[in-house]
Amino acid sequence: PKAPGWTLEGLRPGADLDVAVIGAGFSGLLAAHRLGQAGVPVVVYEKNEDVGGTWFENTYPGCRTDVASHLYNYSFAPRADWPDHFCRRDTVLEYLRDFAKESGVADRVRFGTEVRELRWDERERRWHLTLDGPGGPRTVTHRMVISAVGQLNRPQLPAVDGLGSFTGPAFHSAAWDHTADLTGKRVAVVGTGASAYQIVPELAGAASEVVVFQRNPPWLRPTPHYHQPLSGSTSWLCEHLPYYAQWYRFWLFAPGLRGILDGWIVDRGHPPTERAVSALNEQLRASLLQAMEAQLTDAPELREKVVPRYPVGAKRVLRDDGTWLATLKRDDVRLVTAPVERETPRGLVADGEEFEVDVIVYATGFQASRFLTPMKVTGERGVDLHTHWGGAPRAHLGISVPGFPNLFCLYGPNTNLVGQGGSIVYFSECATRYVLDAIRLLLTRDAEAVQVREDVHDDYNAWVDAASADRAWVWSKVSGWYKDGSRSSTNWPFSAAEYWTRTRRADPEHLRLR
Ligand code: N01
Repeated sequence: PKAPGWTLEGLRPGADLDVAVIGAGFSGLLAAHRLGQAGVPVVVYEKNEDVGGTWFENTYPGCRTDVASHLYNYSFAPRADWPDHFCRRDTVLEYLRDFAKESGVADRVRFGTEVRELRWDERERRWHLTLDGPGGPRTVTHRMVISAVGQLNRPQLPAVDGLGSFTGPAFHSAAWDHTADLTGKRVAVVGTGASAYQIVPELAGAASEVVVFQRNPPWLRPTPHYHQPLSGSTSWLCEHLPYYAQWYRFWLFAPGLRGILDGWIVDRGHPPTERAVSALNEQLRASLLQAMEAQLTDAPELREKVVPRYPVGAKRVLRDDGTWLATLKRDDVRLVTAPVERETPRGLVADGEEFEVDVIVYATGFQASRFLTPMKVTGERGVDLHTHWGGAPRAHLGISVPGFPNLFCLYGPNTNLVGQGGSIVYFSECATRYVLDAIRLLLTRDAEAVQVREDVHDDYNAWVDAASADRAWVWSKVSGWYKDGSRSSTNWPFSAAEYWTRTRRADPEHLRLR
């Protein structure tokens, strides 16, 4: 998606329009940049002291993307010389810092400022924001608000008894305690998701013992170059051969454009049992199983523990270059296949057994389905957004909720891309383009407030829910952040291309402009 192609001055000179963006991660920086290009006054409120969002906060050892480097940047600000096939955390953060500085967006960010509350004022047709930042709490008003707070930002500690009773260091993976020296220590890592599978191999060998607590093992997808540097020739070609970088990006992205979702879909018409997966899903399972088994011929006991018993795609599939299973085979790594039940002063209890350790790392994920929490958001007629959602967040295109005018979400409900080429950066670009187009309509129609029509929102969500019901992550019994109860409010159940098409233009027929 390209720059807006219009300016505030060109459409409605002197219009009383200003926008607050919440969060200075990938989505927030992008929105602020696009608004700046359109000449719309914008302020970004960021709770941290730096840009980067999740890439600022996650500092755990081994942190890197699982999306190819060349896709993990803005399409209009590509970088040719990525050092790795899959960028490390510091590289991503450096990219975002450079972008914020070079685009001038950094000057628009109020750091160390958290938005606590949003309240719509119907008389003024403006949002009142309660901020907590330097100098204490204060209230400001803005015509519009764009929430760019991410889906995977607020850490989730497990609901176990005795939490906080451990006498040693215990912390969440996204709030790594760098004062804790893990060398030679017995370390517990709870979880086997995308965070844990990067952390555990880094700790193994340095710690005297790593005890890994697994509830549901992940499916692994062969990616031999996962930890390898990007070859010099690829970088050179991207930098010097005209259009090569675009072709390279397209090639990485091609699965997303083709919409290869079928492998994750459960056959329509089959009774929903764990066996009724589609033929493609079964093929995929067989190939991933084969790749895992090839690594486990010398460890039959481990095989029983690590081969998932749920359909591929029901949980996030992790990249595999052999590191994870090789780590689990080590003598100084112990895999416990029972949920943690309790924290004690000495360690953790699982399946009735107490495991004594010196340090606990909770790699237990994020409050993904609780969009916009812990902010309190009050829309038209005093309606509270979270009460309105009733635990099932929905938005039109993940962006707009009826009853909440001039409020837009980026990486909102049902916009997480699963198992295709592409990345959330691409989704944010599409959603931002849509938001800018809705603002254009507001300006050209001399309106002050815009929101999606309720019937359009409801029809859209019925379409999303119907498709989601056929996806492995909703249909399977396995739990995880892809699902919340019986539905998914996180994942996009269609192709990446479908989202591009739907967000290309804001349809005036879909909106209430007044
Ligand atoms: O969190 P998760 P994450 N006892 O929710 C387990 C992105 N990301 O931080 O599977 C024992 O996936 C829980 O078990 P179960 C990426 O989108 C990307 O790892 O629910 N275990 C699970 O194993 C990713 O998907 C990258 O049964 C307990 C784990 O904790 C998302 O962030 C890197 C438990 C939580 O896994 C989240 O990943 C990092 C208990 N009582 C993150 N309670 C890359 O790009 C929970 N668990 C590589």
